[in-house]
Amino acid sequence: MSPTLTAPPRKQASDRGRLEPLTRLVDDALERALPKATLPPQVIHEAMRYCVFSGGKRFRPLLCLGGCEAAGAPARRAMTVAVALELLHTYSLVHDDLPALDNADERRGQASCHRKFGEGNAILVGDALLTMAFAWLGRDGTPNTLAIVREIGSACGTDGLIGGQILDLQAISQPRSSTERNLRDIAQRKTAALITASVVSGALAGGAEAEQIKRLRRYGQSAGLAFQLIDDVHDRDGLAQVMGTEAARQEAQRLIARAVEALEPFGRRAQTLRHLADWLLETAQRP
Ligand code: GRG
Repeated sequence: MSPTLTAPPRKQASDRGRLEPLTRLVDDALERALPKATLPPQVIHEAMRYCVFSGGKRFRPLLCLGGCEAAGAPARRAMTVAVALELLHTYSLVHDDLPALDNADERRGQASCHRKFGEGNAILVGDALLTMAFAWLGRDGTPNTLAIVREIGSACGTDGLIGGQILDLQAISQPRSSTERNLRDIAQRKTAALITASVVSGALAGGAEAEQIKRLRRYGQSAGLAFQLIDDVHDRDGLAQVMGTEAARQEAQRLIARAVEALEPFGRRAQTLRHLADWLLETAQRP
């Protein structure tokens, strides 16, 4: 008898590795959605592509596809929404980096949009991405489009991104107002609102019922605040500075556990959302 050939134990894919196939689908969809760089006026299209394809983790599109799967539908049903969310996220980063706001020379290890293409072009790149996102959401074919536009629109407005950015500007000009309470409010609007809208809009595209939306909203709110706490822990600023690094890290870990708890009734259908939570936990544990 020939010796039994046993396959070497398969190395367990990392949490990020498990998300690779969906990440590739998002990248392909973005590639198809964005105007070609050769399309006139070329500079804006080249700059939009420069910003969208510069190594982003695609966290919000993945949350959206995960929300859709949790509702029991195939991820591809929410792909239009996932694309729109990455365009919106990219717009917020391009504008946040501008000289009038963060004045950042670099983003993801390369020149920020305004450093590479000039300030006027960078303002227009942000405007173009924001506008394109809503035009994209208005395409035919996604269920519950109106509810999705409401959800995402409100996460981008004064209750969300813009409100958070305004409060952030105020906190910079009046450092004494940087209390834990204010910083939590900023984190909620600036970071957690769009993260929550990503999961909820994916679930809406997947035809989720009200009770499922409620649970997925809880997942998004917990994961969203954890995301900002972890970012502050790594940057040693914001909430980590006022709470202390270890307290902020522990709260992030508790919030991720609460996010995972909210997924309990979804069983295997929430696998992508669980992988995203695991990946977040992995980043929380990094020094
Ligand atoms: C609309 C001007 C304007 C601003 C809105 C969202 C926002 C306010 C500014 C973005 C900058 C910022 C520090 C946001 C906090 C959330 C955060 C840590 C964003 C980075 O998100 P990642 O890590 O980015 O998902 P990648 O590079 O992976 O896409």
